[in-house]
Amino acid sequence: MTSISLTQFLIEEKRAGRINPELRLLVEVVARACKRISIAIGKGALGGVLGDAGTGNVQGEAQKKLDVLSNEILLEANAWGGHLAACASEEMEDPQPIPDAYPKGNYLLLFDPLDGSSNIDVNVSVGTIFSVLRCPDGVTQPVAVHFLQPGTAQVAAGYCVYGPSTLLVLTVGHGTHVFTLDREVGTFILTRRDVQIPEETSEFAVNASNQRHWEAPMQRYVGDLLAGKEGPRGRDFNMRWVASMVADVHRIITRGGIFTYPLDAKCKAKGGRLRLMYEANPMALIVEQAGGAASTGRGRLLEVQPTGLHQRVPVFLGSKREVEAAVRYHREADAAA
Ligand code: AFP
Repeated sequence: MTSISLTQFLIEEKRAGRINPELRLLVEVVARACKRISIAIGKGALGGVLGDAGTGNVQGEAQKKLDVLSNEILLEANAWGGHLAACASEEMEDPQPIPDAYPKGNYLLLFDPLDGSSNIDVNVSVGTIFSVLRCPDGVTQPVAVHFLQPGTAQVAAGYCVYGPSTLLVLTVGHGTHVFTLDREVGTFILTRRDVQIPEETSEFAVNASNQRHWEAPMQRYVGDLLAGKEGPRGRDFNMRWVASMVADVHRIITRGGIFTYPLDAKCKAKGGRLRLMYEANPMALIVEQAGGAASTGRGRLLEVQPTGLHQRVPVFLGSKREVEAAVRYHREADAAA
């Protein structure tokens, strides 16, 4: 069977009128940057890139050297192509405009350059998450407010998971597709077209150490999962938690499941743990395009109207029927209250 490269796939999407040349260039540039990040990560201790950078980011989190390096790789790769008006990143307080030395394009790129970075030093899969929005018409110097568009406005989203193999998972609004990096050639090859997440699952992902901090409906929901066959759900469930969203979501893309990071007493004041604009929204679009569902527990995640570039949100995403079940617990609790 002849293999289809990312470039060929994007040319076919362009010929089908599903993307324009500028968006095609954007995806190619981001994929090329992810290849460079994959190479840097793969060197591990030999590359002198492990450990802390000694700096902090806007989230108040200590930055790893690879957080900073990955951010720089993505900014540098996207500066000159003429496809972007500005970039926004988990690692930067404010958006970065495209330098005046280069032409500006019509898209806004948001990314978490290295998600799960607390896993790097223990050699567990990490990833890059990205989201693409249109720059509002007539805006030549975009600032944060121009990025505050709901997830439904995304024209593309994807992640690259740096695991035993490096995979790019991409949607341009017509299905979710998986590409595997052929390291010898340096090309992403289409290995799964039009992913369909199973609607049912018996596998859930949550950081169970937060259990005592959860809201009542979350306590009940997970309690019923743990009660298994003898409980209200009538079947046993399995649990996974990598603590790297990209790795947990990719497992769900591959075999189904539900990923949850609910409000808890620790993160409630911030609105949640995960960031809306460059973690939850791109993952929600990818999952919905693969036949899954994504919710805040009380509403469709992609319909959240952003109020801040780095705002956080509770996340329930994955197998459609299981997300609906989790949401039901929250709706019943809210109705009772
Ligand atoms: P880091 O990037 O700080 O490792 O956080 C990863 C993450 O944003 C997301 O990838 C995980 O799902 C989640 O946080 C893990 O959170 P806990 O460490 O609270 O389990």
